[in-house]
Amino acid sequence: MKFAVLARCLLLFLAATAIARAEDGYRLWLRYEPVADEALRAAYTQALGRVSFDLPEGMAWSPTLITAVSELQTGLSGLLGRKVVIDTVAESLAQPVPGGDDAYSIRLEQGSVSRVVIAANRDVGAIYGAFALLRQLQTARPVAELDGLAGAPRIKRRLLNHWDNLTGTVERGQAGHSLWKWFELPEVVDPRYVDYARACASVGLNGTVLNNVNANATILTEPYLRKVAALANVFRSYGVRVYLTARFSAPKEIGGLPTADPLDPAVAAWWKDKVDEIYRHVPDFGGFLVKANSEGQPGPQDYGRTHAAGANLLAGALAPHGGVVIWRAFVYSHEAPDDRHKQAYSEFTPLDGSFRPNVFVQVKNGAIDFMPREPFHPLFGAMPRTPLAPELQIAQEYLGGALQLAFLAPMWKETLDSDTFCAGAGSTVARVVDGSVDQHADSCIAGVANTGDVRNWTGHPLAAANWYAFGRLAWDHSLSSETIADEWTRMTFGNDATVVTPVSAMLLASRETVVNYSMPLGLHHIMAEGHHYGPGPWVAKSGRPDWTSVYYHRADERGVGFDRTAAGSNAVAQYRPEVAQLFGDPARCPEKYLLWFHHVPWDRPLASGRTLWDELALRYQSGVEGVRGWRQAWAAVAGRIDHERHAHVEQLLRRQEKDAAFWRDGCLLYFQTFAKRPLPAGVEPATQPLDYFVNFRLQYVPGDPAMR
Ligand code: GCW
Repeated sequence: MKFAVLARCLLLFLAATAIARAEDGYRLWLRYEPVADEALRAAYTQALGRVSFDLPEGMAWSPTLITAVSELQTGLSGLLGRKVVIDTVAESLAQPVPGGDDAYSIRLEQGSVSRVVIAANRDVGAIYGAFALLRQLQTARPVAELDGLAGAPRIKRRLLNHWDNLTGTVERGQAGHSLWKWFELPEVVDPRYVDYARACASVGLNGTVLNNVNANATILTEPYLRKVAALANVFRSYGVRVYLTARFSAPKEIGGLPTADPLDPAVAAWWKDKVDEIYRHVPDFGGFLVKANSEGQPGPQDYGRTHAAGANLLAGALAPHGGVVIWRAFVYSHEAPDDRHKQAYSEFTPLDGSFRPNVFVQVKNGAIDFMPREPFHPLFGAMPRTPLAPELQIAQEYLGGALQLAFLAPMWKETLDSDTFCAGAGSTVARVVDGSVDQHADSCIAGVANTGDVRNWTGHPLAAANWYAFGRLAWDHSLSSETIADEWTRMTFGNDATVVTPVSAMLLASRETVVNYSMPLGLHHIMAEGHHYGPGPWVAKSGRPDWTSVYYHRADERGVGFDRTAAGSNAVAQYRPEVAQLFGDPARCPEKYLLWFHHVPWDRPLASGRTLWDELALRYQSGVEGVRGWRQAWAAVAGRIDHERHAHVEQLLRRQEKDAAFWRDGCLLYFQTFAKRPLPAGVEPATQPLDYFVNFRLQYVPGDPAMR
């Protein structure tokens, strides 16, 4: 008897710990908890009597198809609580599925046993179809919606860029150390690599650049290529290809050559041999990502050559293997005194048409960096003969790292939906990038990853939504932020509407809230130096003027903001006239970009009827109040989601409110020294003097490149 009681207690304890462990965030959005709604579960069970893959004749049971089957089996067992028979249809695919290699379509067939058929042109499409089917069940969609459900990506290469160093640190990463355990590879292959690949594939990502753009040539040496191959071998069956960053000076550093001049035949021969060697290790290697002549990285300009000469050198070596070069446009020179906003455009537009066909130019969403709000980069729409790959940052370098909630889909949509007018109205950044404006056959999009080796992958439990959102938008940029937030919340916390509604609302409001408490009305680059966490509008001295804050906000007794009109740096002229006229006119410029493009008097009335100063102060205040509101909303869902994730987010939101108030107080006290006006009613006064904020030092901030 005693033993039975003890055994029961033990079982209960084990069950409790299993549940606790299960909700530590490791499973991300792939939790596959049983469908809670009984009637819906019964309907799914009836419809999914069997699942069949329908692929073209002759397509054998490849590792990728087997992976699709096993993912489906895992997911359906969890969701429906039973095993489902999975097979291939007897007759093979008669009609190709529209949309290419990655496309899928799903149909329902009624019969003595109903079945769901996933049709695809290739095995990788079967994976995407399997995850789409699972997503429908995870988000409690009606059975009828399965029939005719189809998907095809709008962009071909959908990549994560890891800024992971070989030392294990992650530049701008705050979710622990790198996922890649280089020292123990290739012999020790962490099972977590499989889970990484399945998370990527589940949202349609099909490539990963393993290492930092601030590159280390060692990755290209033979021992490291064997490690890279071990990772590629894991990712392959999920359709995820490996890419690497290439340090331009590698021929000197690891090749023993006296030069890395791109026009030197010995250098070209070295890269050709190196690339051949890489393909011997990784036959489906994707290509190189390169940061050159930027922030101290070596590049072709060290030899008086252009970016095109550099990119073409590598592209020539990769072309025979089908690889590509992704060459970053994030350049701004030490010597050029010009507005940093303008430099990439000035440098790259003359090169349009001179890149080899397998070169992408990778362009950040905004003209300067990855700050909470930037107008779209003027290069989009300005290089019609070159495929451009947008670079988005999933890691929140300027949005509170892994400690603050900032759901980034609305930010990325803002860029992707911006109209460049390059080929008339409707030439959005998204359409430039997916190749439809200029008829490019290949297309690419990249997101700087926010992953690390912490148990829940992204640090902040709600930051996983950004990894998810990036994948979903890379697949289909027409998806709305609302849809993505809703899907992710359901898959992560379940379908209880009393949770889904408030949590999605928090996600959707969060980016604008962060803008409000940190860089409202187009203010930018006013963060703390180096680690970029928290305010630093007072930063006036740095390695170079365009690393200071005063260079960007230009506050004086008259007003604040960077004049980028014809009277100032004239950066507006880099946009098409329709855009330039809008941004360039202080009366028409969207207020969200006002201080980005204009130096505005403190007493200028804005749309609200309030003066610039009052509006600015109230925006800061509303940012703080926004976070306060989430704390209440989050407290109200206690008990409806697991304690572990709830408590973690609760603590993070408390920290975020404190940080938001710190931004507000520091910035307003500082700008008040110029504006010389009192705070408007409703804005809480700071509890510390300006000196306190100016002298405050955060130390050892994770991700700070100083800790590389
Ligand atoms: O925003 C800056 C970051 C650097 C980064 C650089 C880049 C990888 O502060 O940490 O370096 O951008 O994008 O190259």
